[in-house]
Amino acid sequence: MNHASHAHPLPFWRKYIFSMDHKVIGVQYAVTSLLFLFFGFGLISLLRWQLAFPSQPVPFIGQFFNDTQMVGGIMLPEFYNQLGAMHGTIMVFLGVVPLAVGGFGNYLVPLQVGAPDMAFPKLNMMSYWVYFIGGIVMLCSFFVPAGAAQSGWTSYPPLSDVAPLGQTVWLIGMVFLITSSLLGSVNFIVTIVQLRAQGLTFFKMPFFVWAQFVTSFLLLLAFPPLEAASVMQLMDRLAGTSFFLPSGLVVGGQPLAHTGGGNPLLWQHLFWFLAHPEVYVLILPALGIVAEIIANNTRKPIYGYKVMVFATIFLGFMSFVVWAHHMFLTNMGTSMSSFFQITTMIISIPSVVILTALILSLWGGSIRFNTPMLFAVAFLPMFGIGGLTGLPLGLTASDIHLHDTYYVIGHFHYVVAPGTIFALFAGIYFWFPKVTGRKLSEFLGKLHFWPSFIFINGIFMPMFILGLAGVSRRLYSPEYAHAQAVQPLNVFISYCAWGLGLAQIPFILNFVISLFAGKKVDSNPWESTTLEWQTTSPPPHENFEHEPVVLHGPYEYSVPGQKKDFLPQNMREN
Ligand code: HEM
Ligand SMILES: [Cu+2]
Repeated sequence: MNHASHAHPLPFWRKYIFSMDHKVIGVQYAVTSLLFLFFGFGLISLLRWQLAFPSQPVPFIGQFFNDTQMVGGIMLPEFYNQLGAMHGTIMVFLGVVPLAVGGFGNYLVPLQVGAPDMAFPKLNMMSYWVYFIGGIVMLCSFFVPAGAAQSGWTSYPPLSDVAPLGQTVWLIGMVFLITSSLLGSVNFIVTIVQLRAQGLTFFKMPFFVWAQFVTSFLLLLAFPPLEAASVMQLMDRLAGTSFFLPSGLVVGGQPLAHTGGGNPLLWQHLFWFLAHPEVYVLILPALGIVAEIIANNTRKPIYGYKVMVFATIFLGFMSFVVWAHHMFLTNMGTSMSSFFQITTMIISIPSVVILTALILSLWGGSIRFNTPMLFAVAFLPMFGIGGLTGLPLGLTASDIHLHDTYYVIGHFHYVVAPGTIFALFAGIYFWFPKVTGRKLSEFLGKLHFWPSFIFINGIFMPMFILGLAGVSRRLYSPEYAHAQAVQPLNVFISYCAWGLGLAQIPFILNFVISLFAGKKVDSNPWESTTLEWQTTSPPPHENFEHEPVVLHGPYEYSVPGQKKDFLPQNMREN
């Protein structure tokens, strides 16, 4: 790396631990969030034992749990609920968002806009460390009396208001995580508005940057209500207020003192006002990643770039007026439910536009099926299944039946797991060479892709059937009569989940081995057009030797009359 610009080289801890370089912070985010993703996956793999083999002792590892968690290796319902709630929380707030925005966004946005760093490097560093503390707080919650939060990732009161201590710790953790996201999003917005290189107009920005731009507005505008709501729930629990507690609440046969006048639905509104836009926070960066990889590997411009940008902006606005489609069953009345049904149908249009544009982008390309492209292409239909299965949930007539069943779990996982997670893997394979100067092994990559692809569909496809059969989500015991007929599917799903876990071994091996022994690459191994590839791998401190001047749009592939089939954004015609 080129540190000549520094008179005094920074000590190790300033360079790699409390670093203000967006690239180091991006890597810190990415590594931490990957660890959380694996941990969150571990929790659900454990939970899957109980669903496949209800009330049988968990083999081998069962003995390591204390007796508030398992008795004789048999999982207790309270612990089951902790696993479910913490899985959801960790995957969303500690895994996917920090990886997609904190990791990919941090590393790539300044490079792709041709900036030396983020606009506020100190704020950037703080954002990571506040996230880190939030993560530690969440992890510690497993060790407090009665264990971690167990009221679902949605934390609905009154249940959550009267739940054991773990819920308090969860709320404190959330306040840290939300604060971290707010610090980050301001930084992204200012960086993209202010630090674009000369010539990089808004419509020359790679789609990935647009996706991060809109995502940042969503985080910035949607999170504050949940931060306020979390503090209110904390006060309900600690200070005797009653924001969310209705009058006359009876808990365990005892009327609850200090309560009354509050409204549990208020929490649901505040929560979903965040959590619907949050869904787009999970998927927009994923769409951005997929767009970059598809353009690069079809060797042609993505189809309908401008339409995709406008669709993304429209989607950003609409995502603030659909939240109550999660609450159709709260007796909101027909006018309100009509409003939210209509907005929900409308918001599906821009998503379809973006997905269609990406699929059409494949048309007529001479496609390179390398590992990043496999993950990106597999993303398209699976994300499509996720989106389409959402429509019946957005219409009250069908949602009455499907609400809170495994159909919902199937639906949103198709969006975030076979969808987003696959896109994130695509991104890791694609940008690993930029970050490390070495390539991941293609062989191990394919060994990772194919089993993952099969198992992940094996997990989530049968969930639609479970849901249609009426099996409810967050169900500890699948031993009810109506669930018996479909119980073999639960066993099948669990085996697929454990298989998916094993399928990650090639990835972990690949990641570690390639760090040290991967094939060395030059600055632009995929022959790409965007700016991050026009500097060394890894880029030097402050990113570019000379500030780049942008001359072209982001996807100038196969331009007629050019010697090579790609024209970098900052290069004169060759
Ligand atoms: C790929 C492996 C994954 C598997 C096998 C899996 C499996 C499951 C299952 C079985 C449940 C229902 C548990 C219950 O009965 O309460 C669940 C819930 C959930 N999952 Fe996943 N999941 C995976 C990945 C993800 C990802 C990537 C995300 C988010 C980005 C996610 C977010 C959630 C959320 C929010 C819930 C709801 C928790 C709640 O009900 O409070 N999951 N998952
Ligand atoms: Cu929603």
